[in-house]
Amino acid sequence: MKVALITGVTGQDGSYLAEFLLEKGYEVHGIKRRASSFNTERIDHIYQDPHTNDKNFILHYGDLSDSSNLTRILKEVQPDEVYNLGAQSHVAVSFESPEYTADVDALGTLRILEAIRLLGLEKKTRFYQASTSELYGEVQEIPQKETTPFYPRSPYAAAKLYAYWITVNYRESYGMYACNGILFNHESPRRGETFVTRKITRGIANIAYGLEACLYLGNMDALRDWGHAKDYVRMQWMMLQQEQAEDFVIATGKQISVREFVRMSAKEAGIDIEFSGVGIDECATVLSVNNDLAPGVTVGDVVVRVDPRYFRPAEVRSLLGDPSKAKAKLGWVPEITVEEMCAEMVASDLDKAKRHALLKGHGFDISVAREN
Ligand code: NDP
Ligand code: GDR
Repeated sequence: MKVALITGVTGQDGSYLAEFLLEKGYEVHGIKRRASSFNTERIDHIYQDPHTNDKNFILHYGDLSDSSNLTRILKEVQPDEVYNLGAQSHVAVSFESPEYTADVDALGTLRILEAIRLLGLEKKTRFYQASTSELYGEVQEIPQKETTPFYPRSPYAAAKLYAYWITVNYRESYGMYACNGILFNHESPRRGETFVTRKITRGIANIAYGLEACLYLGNMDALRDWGHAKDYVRMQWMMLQQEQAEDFVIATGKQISVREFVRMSAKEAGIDIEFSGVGIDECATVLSVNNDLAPGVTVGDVVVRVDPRYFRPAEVRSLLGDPSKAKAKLGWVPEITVEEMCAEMVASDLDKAKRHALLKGHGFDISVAREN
């Protein structure tokens, strides 16, 4: 039985990857952070009672800022494969906490690689680094592929740039099987609520049920190459099953704007909208609505506005990946389109909003407001 260790197992990708590896018959270990309240919602459905025998999904408390902790876990687990998915992964937040982001995202990667080496596991343990299309930042070539020069535009991207190169360096210096997946944005119903796609699908669903009046967004001109997390974790595993470690771009090869994703999400919820105005005065007004799907919406409602608070000090305007190498060498192609993914996310958030609305209708005090 192969043994895998996942950092960031409580995150979007960690949860899908843990499911995927368990289905493949792996013994899966995950690192979770201590928090003052439960933070395992995304993996609760695969949780195994620690009091039972024959467990194949085991959680360890840990943190990427703590090398002694990481070394102890690696020594105990002796993994065949390490997937380093843990990170302060929010680009906008990285401008507010740049040092913490560098510590966890850059040095955290070094801590794991160095622990593997010091424990003498460099010939046994294969290492996957969650690299990112944010490395391309101010893009130098369209579309972006493995050879496109990097130009990071945030503390997050700069930290991930270090992590990218230290992974390459340990591969070249110590002959470790260590590789980077340069993943473009990928989403799902499990996406964190403050990333733009989920913020949109959740916001639209709450508006549909009258739980919120308006969704406030930043730069709606931003263009992204959005895929589904399920497709992308499959590729993370494939990258560790090759003879030689190599880096791959994982993307769909198609891009749409944030504005288009809003329109698509609203349509899924039975709401037709029209955008008007420019810059910070841009807004979206309801043209027609199917009140069976969106009982809380009226024609003429203004449901989306711009809030400059969500602008970033430096923006990544456009990303479009070229996944040809992954297709040619690994036979990987994305199976879920952005339209299908959007429909799944909206359906999931409508379901949640409907439940909230029902509770509210029966006198329970439900607040859906959140700082985004
Ligand atoms: P999430 O933000 O959903 O998950 C991040 C995970 O990292 C969570 O489990 C989080 O724990 C954990 N984490 C945060 N800080 C620490 C720390 N100090 N020590 C240990 N663990 C920590 O991210 P995704 O699942 O979306 O992404 C996975 C990885 O892939 C990340 O590294 C991200 O930067 C990268 N990436 C993501 C892309 C995407 O579009 N999703 C694209 C390209 C790269 P907790 O639950 O406690 O917060
Ligand atoms: P990104 O994802 O920065 O690409 O990083 P995010 O969804 O946060 O932003 C995408 C684009 O949408 C614009 N935007 C907004 N973004 C947020 N979060 N909130 C808003 O209100 C809003 N309005 C407009 C942003 O400016 C941006 O241009 C994600 C993360 O998962 C990273 O960890 C990962 O490395 C990259 O994707 C690839």
